Amino acid sequence: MCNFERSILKTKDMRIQSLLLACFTLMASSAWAQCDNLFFSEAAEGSSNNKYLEIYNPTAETIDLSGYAYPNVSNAPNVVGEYEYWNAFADGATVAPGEVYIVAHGSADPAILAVADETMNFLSNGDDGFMLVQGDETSFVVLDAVGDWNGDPGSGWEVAGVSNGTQNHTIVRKSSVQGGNAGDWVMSAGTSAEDSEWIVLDIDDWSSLHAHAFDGCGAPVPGCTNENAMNYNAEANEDDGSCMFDNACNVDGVEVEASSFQYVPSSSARASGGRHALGAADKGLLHERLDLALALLVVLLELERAPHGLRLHQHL
Ligand SMILES: [Ca+2]
Ligand SMILES: [Ca+2]
Ligand SMILES: [Ca+2]
Repeated sequence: MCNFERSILKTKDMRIQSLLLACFTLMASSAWAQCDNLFFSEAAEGSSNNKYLEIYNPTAETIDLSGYAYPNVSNAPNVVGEYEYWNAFADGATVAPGEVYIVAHGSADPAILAVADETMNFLSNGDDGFMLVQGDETSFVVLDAVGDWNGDPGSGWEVAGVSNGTQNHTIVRKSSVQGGNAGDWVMSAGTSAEDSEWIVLDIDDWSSLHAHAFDGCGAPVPGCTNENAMNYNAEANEDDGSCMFDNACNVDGVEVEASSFQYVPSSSARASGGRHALGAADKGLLHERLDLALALLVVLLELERAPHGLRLHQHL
């Protein structure tokens, strides 16, 4: 084999290695973006003091709850958007992978207390927003919310189109949900059974307590993943080609500002100014790049195997 051939093959090997690395990096980042932290799997506000919050660990690691808390407001917040009571978890509390952690009212039904991991007697009576956060009292990231800290909703918040869904009901997270709502309770509660992240059960229905039906990390949620589309679906993580755009000139619906020979896709502009560095449009781009990388990889592997490719080397 001449040096020229070796250098071609070596270059090809390096390209395959780089592509494989890129593929795995993209796949890993896509999967973990959805399923990397705790979220509320259930919340009950029933008769008497039959109240609880259930938290699910979708990750592959045991999570130490000392770095988390579930602060709340009581009725209308003193300061809009800020918690009033910082509720730390019990000392030494942990949640194993695929397990739930239950905070129940200390005077709840014995059936609830039998599976409770800790008690707390100031749980919501329907209109008190609780959030699951990571961090400490002065600096934290909101992972999830049942209710919000924006104002007293009256008796309770509407969930999945059910008025007062957070009062005298049990709400259970759909098995397809892979992460918390990051405080976006309005999106999470939705307006119908279809668009809500929650299933609303009757008062004192504890049939889902102490377990969580979960489709699994990385389970595909098909839908339109392009943030610029008219039918963008924030919950979707796998584009099903259904995106529709009102801008017929551009299939991605990306508005391009042409000035000074630079362009700013609107999705990037939003991402840099918003709270989430990785928006759904960026995830869509990641998937597109992953598809492209996989296609290139297949072509390279075919070239490597094809008889005419070998003949090419022999002639060189
Ligand atoms: Ca009640
Ligand atoms: Ca209240
Ligand atoms: Ca449950």
